Amino acid sequence: LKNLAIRSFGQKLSAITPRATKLLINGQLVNSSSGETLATYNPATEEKICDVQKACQQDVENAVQAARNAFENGSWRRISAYERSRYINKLADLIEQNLDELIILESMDNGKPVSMARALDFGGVLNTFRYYAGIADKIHGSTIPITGRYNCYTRQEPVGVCASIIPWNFPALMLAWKLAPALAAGCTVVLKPAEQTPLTALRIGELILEAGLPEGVVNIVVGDGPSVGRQLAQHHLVDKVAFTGSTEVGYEIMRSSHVNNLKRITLELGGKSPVIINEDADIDNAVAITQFSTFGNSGQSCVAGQRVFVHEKIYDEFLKRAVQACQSQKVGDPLDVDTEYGPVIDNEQFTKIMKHIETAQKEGGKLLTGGKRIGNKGFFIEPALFADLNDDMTIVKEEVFGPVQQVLKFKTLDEAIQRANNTNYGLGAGIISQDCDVINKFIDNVKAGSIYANCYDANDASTPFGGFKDSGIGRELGERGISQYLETKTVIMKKKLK
Ligand code: TXE
Repeated sequence: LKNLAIRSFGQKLSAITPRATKLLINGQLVNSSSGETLATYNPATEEKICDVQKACQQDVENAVQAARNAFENGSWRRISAYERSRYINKLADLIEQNLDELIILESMDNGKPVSMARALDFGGVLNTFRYYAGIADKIHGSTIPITGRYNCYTRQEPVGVCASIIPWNFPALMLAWKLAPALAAGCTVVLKPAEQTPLTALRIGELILEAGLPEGVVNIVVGDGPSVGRQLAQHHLVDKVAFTGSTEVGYEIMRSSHVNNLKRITLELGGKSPVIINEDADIDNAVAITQFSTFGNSGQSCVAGQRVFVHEKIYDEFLKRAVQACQSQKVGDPLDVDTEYGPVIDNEQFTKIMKHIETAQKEGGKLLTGGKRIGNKGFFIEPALFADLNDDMTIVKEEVFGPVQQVLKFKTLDEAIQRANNTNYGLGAGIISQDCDVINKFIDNVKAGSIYANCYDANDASTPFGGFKDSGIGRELGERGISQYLETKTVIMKKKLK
């Protein structure tokens, strides 16, 4: 992360007062019709940042209706693809012009370091919007030579109204992953940010207005999952739900989205991703990669590679160097440009992570370093490293979603691969080795949506991302990602003349 850090700001940024706090419904910034608000807090200070408007049932109804109208009146899907592309690029330009403000908002709302928000989150936001702006005019079907005197071809049409429900760990990036392909495909959207982190979505809502998108094409409603999220998932006027969040809620969305109609769904859920370090690996490189795979975003990443399998021949040396690396991480004020890791998102996640650390110790795991709270304000946790673990321990089986590495010892590659697959999840998997045969065997046998060899989480806007097994359904990003926002229409036309 250090290499990606930005220095252009000076050493420390100042907090700002958010200006965008209203819902976006039908091209207007509006207050909640119930008058209710929702407070958002800074996880680094535990202080309230501001109140934002909280959508009630009527607001969600209005937002869905606006998206439906915008879809049916053709103001978005019927304009030329070049024009849609121009709007999306305009939005990307406006985000870039307001980058410093957005990065500070993201850092305050989520706790992530500004250097990371700029390089990884907003780097990804801009690439995603621009990638899909580039795809909008390249969506087409095929001609099919069928039996008989017919002309047959397929058309790719937008799915319709999409509900995008996103989490708090990458608030703006997840917004871009959902919004960009939907808009490029010609869909209209009702987006619900996570209740913990609405600020960048609301500000981007203002930029959507400034970019001039037709009314109702994008609507943003803030609220909690069981009310606003569920209402969207169940709504009969919504054609598709795109969700990123917990596997538990993924199952719930699977059920509720099929109550009133058969919505298309994409689910990007939890993980328990393995990283295997083969005996021939360069140990310093292996430590650097697994520090990033484990502690990136303070471990709050669905694809976090925290189950680290190390070959017995290099196990002790790896542990020694990994402990040193953990102890040299700079955890602290997210607004300081040198900070590498910030706090976790809130008290609920903090408590869950600390409970995992406690249970792992009770079950016999050896905590070699970290795992304690830092200070008494803000949800900061020292990067933690566990050894002497076995595959049946809770911390090795369940998603921790915090800064805790779990190091396991293995003897043979076959054994490591079998243990890597011993989970209901299948999002990411890493292999560190200089031997192509070892890497290829790993690629052939590991059940995961993304495989990283000698790197980790190096995704791009063009690379499909999603999970095997309980890590999800469908793929986001790349060409595969936009296909999830399209319906195929087959046209068969009788030819009369010979
Ligand atoms: O997630 P939720 P939470 C995992 C991680 C974390 C755990 C709990 O393990 O510790 O989930 O986090 C909305 N109908 N991930 O509770 O509840 C909710 O408002 C419709 C992994 O924050 O899944 C928010 O917008 N929507 C993950 C979004 O779902 C509902 C990222 C995610 O919240 C809903 C976050 C409902 N019934 C947590 N209930 C990843 N894959 O990256 C909630 N929501």
